[in-house]
Amino acid sequence: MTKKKILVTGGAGFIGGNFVQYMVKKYPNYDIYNLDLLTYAGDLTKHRDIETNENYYFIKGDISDREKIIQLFEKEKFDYVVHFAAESHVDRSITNPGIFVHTNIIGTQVLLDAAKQVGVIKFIHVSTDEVYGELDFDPNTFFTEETPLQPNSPYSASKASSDLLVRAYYETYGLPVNITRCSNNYGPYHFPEKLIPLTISRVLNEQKIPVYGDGKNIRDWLHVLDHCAAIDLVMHEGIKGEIYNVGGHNERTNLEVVKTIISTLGKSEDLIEFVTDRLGHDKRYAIDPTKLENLGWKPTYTFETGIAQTIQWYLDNKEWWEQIISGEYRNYFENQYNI
Ligand code: NAD
Ligand code: TDX
Repeated sequence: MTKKKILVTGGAGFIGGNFVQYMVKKYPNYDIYNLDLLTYAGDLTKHRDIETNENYYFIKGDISDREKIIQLFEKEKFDYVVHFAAESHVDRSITNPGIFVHTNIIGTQVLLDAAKQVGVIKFIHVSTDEVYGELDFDPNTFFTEETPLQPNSPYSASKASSDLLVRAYYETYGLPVNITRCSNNYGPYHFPEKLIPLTISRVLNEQKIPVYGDGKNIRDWLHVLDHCAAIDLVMHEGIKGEIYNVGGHNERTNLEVVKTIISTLGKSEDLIEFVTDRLGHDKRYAIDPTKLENLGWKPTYTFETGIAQTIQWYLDNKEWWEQIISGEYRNYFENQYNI
């Protein structure tokens, strides 16, 4: 039996990177190809332990480069595509929306064309709960797969657009697809521009933590490895053409998250600094994961066990995030908040 070939896009980033590690180790009988442009968010040092594995390959490339992507698919004839590559940070989409349209929409369409041309077994599009817009603070309301798309940021609008293209390729051409829409992830190798790793790194450096607005906005947190297991399940068992929401019922206000990190690290809440709110800041996200649970998925981390493991990981891997903060990202951060 020939080995299955899995193309993972964005496998040098946070979630794609964790997924590559998970797949290379779990499925020695699959060949895992990591296609990544290595933007500011991509980093290959996280794959040092697998770079000589026989079932792991890295390809540097841009998903929006039509000619090269079509050539790559014609040469390799991938069986599955798991598509993570994207511009992913909401704040960056507010200051520079153009690259989000280019990468997230055009890049996805190029991949869909290539997948259609060679005829893949399945194209899994990794999307986000942010495409549904925001919920109010009523704790009994959740996003389901039927919730209408109402994206509020340029980031979420670009992701919703790509979701609609994926759906259209299923309806029009019969391309076998799944779309997953996950809530906020956290865990190892989370880029320190996002709330949780930003807070951990700044607390450890005794720097102020910028909390947007009143800190009462709610996010629904999921450990990245639970997300990886969900994608694995959808890839193998998901019904073609279906959308699956991913979330573990871990709603917290931003202030709760920040305070948990500060107290775990034994520092003072004086580090909290309330700053001007994000433009169009979504109030609350909360996922109803029933459909995915019915497929057989169950998260393994609670927020308490996951955040403790994550904080410990940042303590043990200071070199990684210090090297990231000292680079281009720090300039971005200083321009953004002026502190
Ligand atoms: P990330 O920013 O950490 O990583 C993105 C990766 O994509 C990077 O390695 C980057 O180099 C690569 N990339 C960017 N542009 C590219 C291009 N043109 N061609 C090839 N590679 C390119 O992002 P993440 O947080 O790991 O998110 C991954 C995916 O999951 C995204 O599609 C995002 O929308 C989705 N998602 C993220 C979350 C979250 O909480 N982070 C939640 C739900 C869904
Ligand atoms: O410095 C900050 N202060 C702050 O209060 C930052 C960076 C964020 N926040 C707030 C904004 C949000 O309410 O914390 C919350 C989380 O912010 P982010 O970490 O930027 O994540 P979010 O905007 O919720 O989007 C994330 O989850 C969904 C990912 O970045 C997306 O890629 C994913 O689709």
